Amino acid sequence: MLIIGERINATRKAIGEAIEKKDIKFIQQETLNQVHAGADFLDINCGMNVKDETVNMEWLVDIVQEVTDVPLVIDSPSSEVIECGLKKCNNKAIINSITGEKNRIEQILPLVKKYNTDVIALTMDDKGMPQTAQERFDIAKIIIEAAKGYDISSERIYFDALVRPISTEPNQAKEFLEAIRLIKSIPGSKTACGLSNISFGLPNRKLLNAVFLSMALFAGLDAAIIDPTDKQMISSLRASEALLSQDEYCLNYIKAFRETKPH
Ligand code: THG
Repeated sequence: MLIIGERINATRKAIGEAIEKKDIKFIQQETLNQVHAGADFLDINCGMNVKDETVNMEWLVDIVQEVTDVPLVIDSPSSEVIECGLKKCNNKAIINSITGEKNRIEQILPLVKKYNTDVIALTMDDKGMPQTAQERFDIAKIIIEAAKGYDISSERIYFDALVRPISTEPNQAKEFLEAIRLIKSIPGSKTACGLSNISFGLPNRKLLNAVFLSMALFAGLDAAIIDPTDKQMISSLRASEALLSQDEYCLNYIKAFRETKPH
C-alpha cells in the first residue's frame, strides 16, 4: 500500500505557523521525517481562505523538493492553487481532489490531462456526502464516465470513499469498507483515503485508526493519507500487508520489526 504522508498540512497548528513565518527549516524537517519513515508520497496542503494560498503552495512545493525526490500530492479545493503547485512539481504528482460535482470536474480534470497527473476523487456530489456504500459506488461510476470524456482512464483515479466518524454514525465504518470493496470490483480502479475521521470524538484514536487501516487494506485500499511517523499505524500496516500476501516473504514486516521492535 502507498503511504501518503499527511503532516505538511496547514490545518496542523505548527505547520500553519511555519508557513506564516516562512520557516523553511521546520517544513524541511517535517519532510525528511516523513520520507525517512517510509512515505511514498507527501501530501501538501497550504490551507484555505488565505489570500496568499497560491504563493504559499508554490513556496511549499519548492522547499519540500529541495530536500526530497518523493512525489507530491497537491491538496487543495482550489483549481488555481492546484495548478500553481503542479507547475512547480518535478515528478509526476497526484491532485487531491475532485468530486462528482460538475464544476470541480470541469475545473480540475483538464489539469490532470495537462500535467499528466493521477487524481484522488472524493465520492461525493452536489447533493453532499452519501451515507451508503451503494451511493458512493454510484458516484464513482459517474466520475469514471466523466473522466473518459477527458481521455483519462480509471487507473489514474484513486477513489476516496470518505471516512466518517463512528462516534456519531456507527454504521459508517462498514459502509466505507463495503464501498471500497465495490469500487475495487471495477477493473483497474484504485482507492485512497484519510483515516483519522473514523475515530473523531473517541478515546485512543490511534488504536482505532490503526485497526481500521488493517480492515481497509483487506477491503482493497491502495493508498492512505496517514502520519508515517505514527509507529502504531505503521506496525498495523506492515502486519496487515504480511497477512494479506502483499509483502513477499514478509520482508517488510521483518524489516519494520527490526527497526521499531514492537511488542
Ligand atoms: N481525504 C483526502 N484528502 C485529505 C483527507 C481525506 N486531506 C486532508 C486530511 N483528510 C488528511 N490529512 C490530515 C492531516 C493532518 C491531520 C489529519 C489529517 C492531523 N490532525 C490533527 C488533529 O485533528 O488532531 C491536528 C492537530 C495539530 O494541530 O497538529 O494531524 O480524508 N483525499
